[in-house]
Amino acid sequence: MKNNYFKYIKISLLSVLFIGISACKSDDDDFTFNGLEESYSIDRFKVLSIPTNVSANVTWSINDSIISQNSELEFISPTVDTYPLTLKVERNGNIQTYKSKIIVNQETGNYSKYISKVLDFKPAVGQFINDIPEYENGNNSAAMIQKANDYLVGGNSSMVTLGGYGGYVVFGFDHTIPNMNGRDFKVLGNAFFANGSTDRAGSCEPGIIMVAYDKNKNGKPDDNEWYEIAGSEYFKNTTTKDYTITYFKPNSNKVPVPGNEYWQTDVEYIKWEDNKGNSGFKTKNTFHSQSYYPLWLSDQSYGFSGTRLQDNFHDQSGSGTYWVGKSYDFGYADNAPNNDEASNIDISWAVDRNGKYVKLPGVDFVKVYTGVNQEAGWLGEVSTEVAGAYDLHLK
Ligand SMILES: [Ca+2]
Ligand SMILES: [Ca+2]
Ligand SMILES: [Ca+2]
Repeated sequence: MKNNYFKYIKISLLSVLFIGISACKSDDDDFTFNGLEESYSIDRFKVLSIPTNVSANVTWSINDSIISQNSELEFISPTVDTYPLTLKVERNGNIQTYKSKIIVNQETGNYSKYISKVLDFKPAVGQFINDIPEYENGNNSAAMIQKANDYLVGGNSSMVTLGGYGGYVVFGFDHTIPNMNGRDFKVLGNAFFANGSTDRAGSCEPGIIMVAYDKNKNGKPDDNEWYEIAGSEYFKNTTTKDYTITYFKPNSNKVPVPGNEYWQTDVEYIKWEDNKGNSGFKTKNTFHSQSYYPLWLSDQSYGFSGTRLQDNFHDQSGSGTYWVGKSYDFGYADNAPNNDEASNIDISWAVDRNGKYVKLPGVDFVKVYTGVNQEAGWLGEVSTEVAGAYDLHLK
């Protein structure tokens, strides 16, 4: 028999509520859709996926609000409730309507709104490296990740430093942070505005934020699940995409080369080079005498890639005594005080590798890396600090 109708297979008699019969049109496409279940259940702060495998025009609504026009609905709610769901599939001018409902349940146990796990931690070189968190003889990368975990998990978090450009930390939550209207999560740092500052400047060390939505629900951030949060600088021509930097391990037997300033212990301390033809040395200062290169890394060099922000510090004194870093408008970590709206992030700012906005139902993982490659005189390298993070929707 020629298949002019939508075929659907009843998995169970109660499983499908099918409204509307399509009129006969000449159509040779083979199209199979099983219809919706009578209802769906999901815990709050978890993503419910309802695939249709339909390539036709699909509209998902709750009451009169269209919530998605994707073939696969990915639904999340922070609220325990029952939502009436309507699916319309338009095909060759015919509209099939399916009704169902989504029951959002209270989770068993209690979610934490804070970081629940640190998955990775790899700082760049810097004056607080091996200090925050502290490196102890014999520690390997896993031990240092565990320390970062101890520092950052929960509501009583302390702080890790990411060092200079590229250094990063990756953490996750015990639920999906939903992408609701407005901003969704906060990243804590130690940024502050200088006393009397009228231009939101002080100690702002912007870190770039990446988010991952665990689409395949394997509990891990897979490579193709990461998106960059396009902060206020993302589309500007002062921002460098695909920036790569390499740091070279210092030779501990090298004779230090003091600089002209009293604090410059070694102005040829750690060699670095980037993929834009720049190179130089990171300076060792008198305030921090430990190794600035992570002692748990045995490699003779290591590096990072990503988006680089324009230098944001300048010497306000003109004589090198007073450096200030200006806050960027939105979308970065450690870029504004923790009680400032600019430390809150909207998941809707996420873009793909081509700079195109993506619609994520929520995020499960966050990565923060230092976004600036600058040394601010005696203050040392601009280094993002992360002191925790939390979901703004989970009360
Ligand atoms: Ca949002
Ligand atoms: Ca995954
Ligand atoms: Ca900082």
